[in-house]
Amino acid sequence: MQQFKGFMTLSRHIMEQERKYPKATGEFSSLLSDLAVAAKIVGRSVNKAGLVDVIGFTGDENIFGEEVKKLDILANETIVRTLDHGGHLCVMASEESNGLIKIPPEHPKGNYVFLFDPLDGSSNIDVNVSIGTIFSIFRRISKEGDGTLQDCLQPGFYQVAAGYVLYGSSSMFVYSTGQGVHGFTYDPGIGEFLLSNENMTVPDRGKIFSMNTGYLNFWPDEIRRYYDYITSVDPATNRPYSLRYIGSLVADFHRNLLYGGVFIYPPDKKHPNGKLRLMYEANPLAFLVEKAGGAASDGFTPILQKQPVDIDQETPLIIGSKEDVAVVEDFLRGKK
Ligand code: P6P
Repeated sequence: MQQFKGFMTLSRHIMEQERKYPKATGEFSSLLSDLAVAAKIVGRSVNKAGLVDVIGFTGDENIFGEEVKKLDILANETIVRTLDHGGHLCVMASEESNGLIKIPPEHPKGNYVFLFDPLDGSSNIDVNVSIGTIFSIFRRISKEGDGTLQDCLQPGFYQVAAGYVLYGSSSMFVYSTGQGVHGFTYDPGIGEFLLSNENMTVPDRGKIFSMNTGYLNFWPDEIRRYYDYITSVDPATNRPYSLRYIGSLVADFHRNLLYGGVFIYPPDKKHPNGKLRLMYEANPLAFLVEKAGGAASDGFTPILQKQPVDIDQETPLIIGSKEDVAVVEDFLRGKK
């Protein structure tokens, strides 16, 4: 009979992480716990989405009596409504909302800024491909009142926490407050995220590259030369790298975090500044990958050192195992 070793819930882990900071007020832990609740609610909606055509919806109402909305809008509203009254935030911004999301005047303002992509990859939901929520947390710069655009436009280096929720065959909550990267798997039986991957580290080098090769003819020559290189036989292993591309950033990133490898969304003729968002996607994943021993850049500048100028700005993204990222940078910089 296997000895029951107990389990570490996300809530307990957050509290134990907080105890490492003597001056912690508990405000930050309470924010992360509120976020875990939002993740459970969004996860339930994502899991039900596949039933839209099966269980039938009457007009705008489903059989659960809930208004039927596009999932990413539903996820956005769920996260905002769960976080906007806890008194921890002074402002939010979302890839799904235009401009800043103010904290309603009837709720107290807090010391943190919350930036997020509520449901990245949501176009994949119809084919049951994993999708995810990505989040980034900064401490406010302004002293009081409503948070400002300046509070949001901070370089990623100043994040105090970041993470994602992966809604897949099982839901996972992966986060870091700067002390390692930790993964929690959702157990619907008890409604808790349970610690399943403590201190996640990304291998220095992998065997997988992840990019949309359909854009081959849109890529700059440097990236095409990289593609020819990475698909040639590697003398060290006597085989080329394998291509894995899900088309859902959180799923592609999560695989590379576990197995190693590199995800590349370069500038191309359709996306001269890249496609992915600096504030809602690149910054949080770059924070995680660096805390896990990996690297992330736009090919020339580390993502976490980029000074944002626009809340919705895009960036090229090369992220994953540090040796694999360095090879892509060498090609982009003309060194290879
Ligand atoms: P493409 C999904 O739409 C997304 O924002 C990311 O999740 C994903 O990595 C990327 O776009 C896929 O873009 O141009 O390859 O379809």
